[in-house]
Amino acid sequence: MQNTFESTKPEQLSRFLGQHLIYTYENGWQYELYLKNATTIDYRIHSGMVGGRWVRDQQAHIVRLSDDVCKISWDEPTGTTVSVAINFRERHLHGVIFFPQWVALEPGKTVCFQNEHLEQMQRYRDAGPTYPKLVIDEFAQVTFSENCGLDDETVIACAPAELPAGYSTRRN
Ligand code: FER
Repeated sequence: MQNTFESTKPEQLSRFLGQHLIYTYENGWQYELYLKNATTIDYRIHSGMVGGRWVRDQQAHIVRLSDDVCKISWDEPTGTTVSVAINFRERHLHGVIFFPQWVALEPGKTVCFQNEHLEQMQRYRDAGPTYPKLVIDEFAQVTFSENCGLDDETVIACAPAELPAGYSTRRN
């Protein structure tokens, strides 16, 4: 039976789920991602065009490409869509972010704890303009990684600015 959401069986994702990463794109934008479970991610954006933005419980499509590589894709309430392929062994990734034109023009409108503004984000999305999209195509180096297990609500639990000094620059 074809499942239109889960294209990889959960048991094939066990190596990836629970992973918590901090990484910096080659354009300098720093992101933090937690693979909360087989269909959910939490994240924080430390710097870049929408630095300060953070999101919990974003539904995502997570698939296994090899023992060390997965791909995560999702569609935000803002209309921004993202696909990130992560190589855990080589600790690097490639992300493509497709920003609607309204985010490119006024990125600050998306800088918030999105969960508290879901309907506002959808209103902005529907008001547009959507086109032309701003496509960001970048590699990133993973600077910090750990496994936090599944469904840990403490991993991404505050705004980037509320974190202790040095949190995002830790390396391992
Ligand atoms: C990423 C690239 C983009 C990422 C999140 C985004 C957590 C989200 C961007 C946005 O919603 O503005 O690698 O990982």
